[in-house]
Amino acid sequence: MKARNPEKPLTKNPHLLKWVAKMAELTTPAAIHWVDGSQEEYDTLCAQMVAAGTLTKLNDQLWPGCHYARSDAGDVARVEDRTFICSLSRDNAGPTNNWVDPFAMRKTLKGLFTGCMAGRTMYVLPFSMGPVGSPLSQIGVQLTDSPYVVVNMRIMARIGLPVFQEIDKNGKRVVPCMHSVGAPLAPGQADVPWPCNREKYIVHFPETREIWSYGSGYGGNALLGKKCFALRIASNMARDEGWMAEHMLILGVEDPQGDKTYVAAAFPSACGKTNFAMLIPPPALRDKGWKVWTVGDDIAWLKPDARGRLHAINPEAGFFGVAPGTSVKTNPNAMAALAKNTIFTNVALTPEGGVWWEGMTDTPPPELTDWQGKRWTPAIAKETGAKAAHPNARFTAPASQCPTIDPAWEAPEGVPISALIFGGRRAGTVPLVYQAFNWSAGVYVGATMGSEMTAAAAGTIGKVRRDPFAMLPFCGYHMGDYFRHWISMQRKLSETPSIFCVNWFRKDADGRFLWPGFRENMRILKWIVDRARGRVPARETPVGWQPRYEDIDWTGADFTPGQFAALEAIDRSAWRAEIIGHEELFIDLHAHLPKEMIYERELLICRL
Ligand code: TSX
Ligand code: MN
Repeated sequence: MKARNPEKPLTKNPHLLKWVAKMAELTTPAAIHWVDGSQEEYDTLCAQMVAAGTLTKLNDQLWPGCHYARSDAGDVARVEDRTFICSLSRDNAGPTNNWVDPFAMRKTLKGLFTGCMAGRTMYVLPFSMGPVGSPLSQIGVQLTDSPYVVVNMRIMARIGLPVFQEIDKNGKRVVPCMHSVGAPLAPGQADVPWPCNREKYIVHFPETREIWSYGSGYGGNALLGKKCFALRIASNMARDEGWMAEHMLILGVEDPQGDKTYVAAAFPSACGKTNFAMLIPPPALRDKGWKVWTVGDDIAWLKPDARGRLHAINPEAGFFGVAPGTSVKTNPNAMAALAKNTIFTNVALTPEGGVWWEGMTDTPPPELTDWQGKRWTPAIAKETGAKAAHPNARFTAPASQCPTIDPAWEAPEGVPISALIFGGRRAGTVPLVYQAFNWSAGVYVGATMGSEMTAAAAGTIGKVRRDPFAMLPFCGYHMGDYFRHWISMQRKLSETPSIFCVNWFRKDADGRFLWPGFRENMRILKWIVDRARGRVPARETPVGWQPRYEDIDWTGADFTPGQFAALEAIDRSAWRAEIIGHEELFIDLHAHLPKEMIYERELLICRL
């Protein structure tokens, strides 16, 4: 069979053709490659990157179909201080976003992108966030000079020919996404394994629904369908169109009767969101017939259906997960998902051509090549504290490979959502679980979410960082207006999902975790599902509805009523201090804060 000529356009859409030509004129690539999304194309791109030194093919016996990349040491994470919301009015971006005047930013970008793809291939990469053709899906086209981005996007989204066909078929609006690593090559200039630029710009134009990303090849900076589109741009679309783009996992709980209850949950980083999305119940509950199914681990798009019930899709097709801490013990489903056809970035390499990261096994291999290409041994680590894998090292794995992937995970109409969960990492104050009294009280819980820092690098250890709805870096407009949109969603719904708050991380006075967490969380998830279905009573307390000891299924656990009481305790003086913390956040947002937030706070004060 004759190989396809990748320079031949794969669309007839005149707008798309014109835009591609215009962007090629601006960035002057050496070639244009229309991405068809096929396996052959993926294999060819990977082979080219192996030859160029960008990728290493892993041992195919141990890690079939897997590749390994080491990034530039200065391009290892999202760059929040280089992330911009360029709305016409500064007030529309709000105090929690970096705003730059869109006209000034367009001028800056024109300078940066002029000739920026010289010597490289520009890939025309169409992608669908959500199943192709679903009424809940959205389409983007990313122009990128990074083949690493193309192969990662093939795992994280639906890409290629079917998406071009969708664009040609329905003439639906497409979000243009410009991306360059910002490293043009002069004639004859040798490339580096991970091209990027010290200067980075992650730019969103919410009114024109555009994304421009410059200087980084990493994750959320470069895979533009994910944080840039599915959260920052989509949050704007959702506000305008009456739906919700949320930083939430989606899971389905199957009960012993065989009924499925779907929940969506928002957690700030370092709370084990992916672990929760892939929960395996403890044996005693599994034997009774409880099972958890995974729909998504990071992003949920939620929309009322024709009857006013909230339905959700996972707009992604893969997991871009943090590798360190992921193990057969903490998350066997993730380990199965990443066992083949996965791209690893910034983990460590074993001499056998395998990968390793901190927390993957109890004892590290005797010798490794670390994420910077240096020799690493446990002895060296002990002396220098050097990590074998970067703490933000990632796996890009197909969601379809997760053993618990839900049969309905690609259903075009989504799955019905019965409960929403907000979580955080809090050593004190916040109980293990409670249910908000109603929708607006639940919105207050989401708005006032917070987590304590665990890494010194991120700020003072132990200080609560407010992260409303886990959306602080991802809301593409004013956070106060976003709260208002949440409040307003009630009017669009015939039944509102029950809203819950969880905290797996409460500690005793000696700093020991009070709750074993991990699969034991199933007992709490079961109570949440039972509550959402009206199957179990609850105790009214100042913060909401809390479970009684006897309302939790303790089969196979030895957890005493005293231990449970400590986990569920409401310390009134601690909650007074907590409310002062809420107030600090609200002051920043005051001009746009919906009055429901003030009233809910007053009610909470009264109950306390
Ligand atoms: O992912 C976590 N989850 C959710 C699991 C479904 N982690 C890891 C967080 C970092 C990403 C947790 N860590 C959880 C949790 O529920 N809980 C904890 C805290 C914890 C850590 C160790 C123990 C107990 C609690 N060890 C023992 O009890 C022996
Ligand atoms: Mn995330």
